[in-house]
Amino acid sequence: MSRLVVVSNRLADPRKPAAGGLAVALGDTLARTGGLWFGWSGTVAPDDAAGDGQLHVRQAGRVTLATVDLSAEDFAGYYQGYANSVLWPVFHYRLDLADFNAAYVDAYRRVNRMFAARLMPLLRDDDTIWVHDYHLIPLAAELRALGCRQRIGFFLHIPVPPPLLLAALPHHAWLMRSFFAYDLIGLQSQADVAHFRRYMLNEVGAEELEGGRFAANGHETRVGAFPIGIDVQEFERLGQAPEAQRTHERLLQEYSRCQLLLGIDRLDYSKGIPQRVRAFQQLLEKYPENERSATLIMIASPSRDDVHAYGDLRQELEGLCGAINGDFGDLDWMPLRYIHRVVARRRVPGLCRAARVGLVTPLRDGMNLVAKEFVVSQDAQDPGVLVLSRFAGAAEQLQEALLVNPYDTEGMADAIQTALTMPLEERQQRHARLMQRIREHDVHWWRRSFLDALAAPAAQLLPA
Ligand code: ADQ
Repeated sequence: MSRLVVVSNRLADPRKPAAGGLAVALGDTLARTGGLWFGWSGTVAPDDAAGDGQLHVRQAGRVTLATVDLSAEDFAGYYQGYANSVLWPVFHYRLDLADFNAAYVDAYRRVNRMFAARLMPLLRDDDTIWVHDYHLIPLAAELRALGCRQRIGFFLHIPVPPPLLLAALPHHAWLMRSFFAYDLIGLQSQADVAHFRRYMLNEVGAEELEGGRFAANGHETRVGAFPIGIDVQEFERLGQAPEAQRTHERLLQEYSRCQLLLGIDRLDYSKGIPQRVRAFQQLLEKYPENERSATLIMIASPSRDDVHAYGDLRQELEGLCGAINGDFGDLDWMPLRYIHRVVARRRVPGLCRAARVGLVTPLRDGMNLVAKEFVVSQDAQDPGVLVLSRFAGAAEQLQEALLVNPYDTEGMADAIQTALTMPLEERQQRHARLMQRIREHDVHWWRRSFLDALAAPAAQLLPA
């Protein structure tokens, strides 16, 4: 069997649970199969010349972790710059937040080239390489330029915007053509595949072949939707462990007279957090019976504090939360509890189970794993209700959630009210259907279906 080589910007120790969708999913995958995980060490070398590209290799169980340092200039240009101030906003439809600084794309190319040069000597002939996410789109092209002939797959964890939005990106033609160096490209949803396809046909002039294949300039690649899942069994085990149970019981005690609403996110403008708070405010105004009985707990972990747009978001949110508590709260009831921290992963299932309503309302999201974690955490006999943005990739699979448009404040407030008052039988039915789909398409299904498609002969049809 060929060895699996995973390449991603950041690594997590596969034996330790971590916050962050990608780290969790990949840690599970590699711990199971063994292999090599390559990426940035997380270290920014103070002295450019000394630190740039230094390789560190260590063993963690069955997984070899190989990492490289970045110089301060490359960290600023590649990571904070092109990846998080250009690609992240553009791929989340936020041209207004993109910072098209010409130096960023140079750093992005330089780091991808350096990654390829450091990875190349570590590769074996029969390796299968799986590259992850927007930080590393041109990596395969750089590897091919160095003579790499192994199979290389790519999975994009974030959404693909419509072609004309992509076309606003300076250098989009270069970036998107570099996808042709991959044997297989995995996207989260059918909507993403449709956008990608239209871009390839309209902007690249690619020829569409059967089986999700595209050809241009003598190169061919395949594209398909492989919606990422969670490790359902592991999450269920976590939910039965003492820490989750204690969290659950403590919350039930503390909020014995309240129905809890819960949001858990990284503090990111794509997650629709201010929109959610406004909808909650509207709920209290339009349905005053919820005063003193509905409490929203919002846990938003710090993220990319050093990128400008994130500081603005934090300020906006603090203002909004303060205003709601000031306007609606009194001595023995605070409508909203906003926590700007990571909660330990082992407490997440207990938190989710204590909530009657899970609010997952991103403006755009590749998938959103919290939506799936919320459903799996529920007590099947008395389950809470998932209110889910139709703009999360997860909405394609989780049709029995209450789907909302996060830009429609009143519509969202109405959906929350529907969730709070939903009869038990309907909650049970919706939950059972959601569970079935989440179980069938768990993280192991995701890994298997992507790697099987990567190993299959090019002409083989992809799953619809
Ligand atoms: P993320 O944008 O990080 O991932 P998401 O899918 O929601 O988002 O995954 C977050 C993970 O981190 C979940 O396991 C969640 O429990 C945990 N988490 C988030 N906030 C937390 C907090 N405050 N405290 C503790 N834990 C927290 C990217 C894409 C997503 C895609 C994933 C996986 O943006 O669209 O679903 O990759 O492909």
